Amino acid sequence: MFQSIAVKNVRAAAALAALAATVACGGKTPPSGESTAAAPTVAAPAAAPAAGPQTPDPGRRVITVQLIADDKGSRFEPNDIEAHRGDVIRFTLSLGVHNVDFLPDSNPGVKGLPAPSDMLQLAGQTYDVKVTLPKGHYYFQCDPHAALGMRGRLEVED
Ligand SMILES: [Cu+2]
Repeated sequence: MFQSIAVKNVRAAAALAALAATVACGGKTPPSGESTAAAPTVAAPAAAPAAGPQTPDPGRRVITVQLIADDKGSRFEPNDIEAHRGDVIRFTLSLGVHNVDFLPDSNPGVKGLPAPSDMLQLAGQTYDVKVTLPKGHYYFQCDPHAALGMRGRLEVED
């Protein structure tokens, strides 16, 4: 008899303690705003290579170059580009499957060439190259169609 009551009391005490803990815990939970502010800051990625949409420098422009394959052949249009530093060249897929590659072999000794693009496969897909190269002439190509003449020249002005 005593034992039974004691057990019941222990259970009741445990239940109360659990309830008290829940209330205390609830009371300590900070408002969601505080909790967000306390979240650790995600470190900004290191200077990323040219990838994704780029923004021209103030006063500079976006130059669109189409990548095309049709009955006239595979080509960049235009294929002779004049740009200034700070411009963005927006290679835009029109027809076919192409890439953009400033091949080191075509630009011997040049440092800081843009990374080759992935294959562009969806019409309207773009690959932006921000012009950071010094004044000079540079050559690019579409790797699968270079032998068919899909090549271009970039002339950078100051
Ligand atoms: Cu091509």
